[in-house]
Amino acid sequence: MLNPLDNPDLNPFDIAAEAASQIAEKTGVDRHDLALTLGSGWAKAADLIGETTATITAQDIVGFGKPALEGHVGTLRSILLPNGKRALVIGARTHYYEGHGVRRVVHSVRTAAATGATTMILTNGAGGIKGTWKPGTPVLISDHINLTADSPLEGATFIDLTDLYSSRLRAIARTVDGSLDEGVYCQFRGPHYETPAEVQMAKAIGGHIVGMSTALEAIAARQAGMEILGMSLITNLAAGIQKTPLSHEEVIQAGKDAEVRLGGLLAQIVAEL
Ligand code: 8IG
Repeated sequence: MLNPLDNPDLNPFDIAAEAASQIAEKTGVDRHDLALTLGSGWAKAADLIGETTATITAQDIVGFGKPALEGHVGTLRSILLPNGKRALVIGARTHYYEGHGVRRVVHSVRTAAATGATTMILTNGAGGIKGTWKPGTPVLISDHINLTADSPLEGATFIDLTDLYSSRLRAIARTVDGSLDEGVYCQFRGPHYETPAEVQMAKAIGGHIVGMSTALEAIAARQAGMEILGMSLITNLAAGIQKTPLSHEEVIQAGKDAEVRLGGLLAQIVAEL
């Protein structure tokens, strides 16, 4: 089946609006207040933040494709938080490295905005450059460096990215866990991990976290007017920072080990929003 996002004559915001009305129809929830994208290691959080009132297969919603990766669940869930707010949990991320173009990458974020969400919580599993971070450490994203040489913005669309990762939301996260460190997220294209030399470059230009997902999504979320909280689970130290080679299995395992703590953290953070 053709994805309408691949048709350059169609407007991606119209498709996101259509996706949002399909979500409203299938969940019975007219409006969501916030949205969360759960990356590697963060999936369990959905069970801990509130009561799931509806689960949808993402592929049944216009514009969403098949999940490409183990450890990623292709569902959208509507969750009723204890404070009465509604959260849309996106367990279906399309990565830039899949090569389907940036419209597909940011469709879930645009759809979240179209459901009414004004807060976007973006989580991921990532590599850490700071040697003090152990695998399994959650960190706040303070800013990013987009090394994909691409953008979700089309045409002459100029969007300010000052305070992209809301200092207000980071402060709220720190009231929940005062030990949360923060760092600058460098998005590489992937899907290969970096060479040690590339990690040294990322460090030299001011990066602390290396990943493959969140920067492009954050730009789209800001364009849509949402306030953004970004969090990385450091599942591995970046190449050359750790002595042993990187493995996807290690990444999945570090995620599993940290799941419960991350879930509790997110549950407490969303309760404060
Ligand atoms: I999980 O070390 C995870 N995702 N670019 N580098 C990049 N992405 C990652 C890494 C990493 N670990």
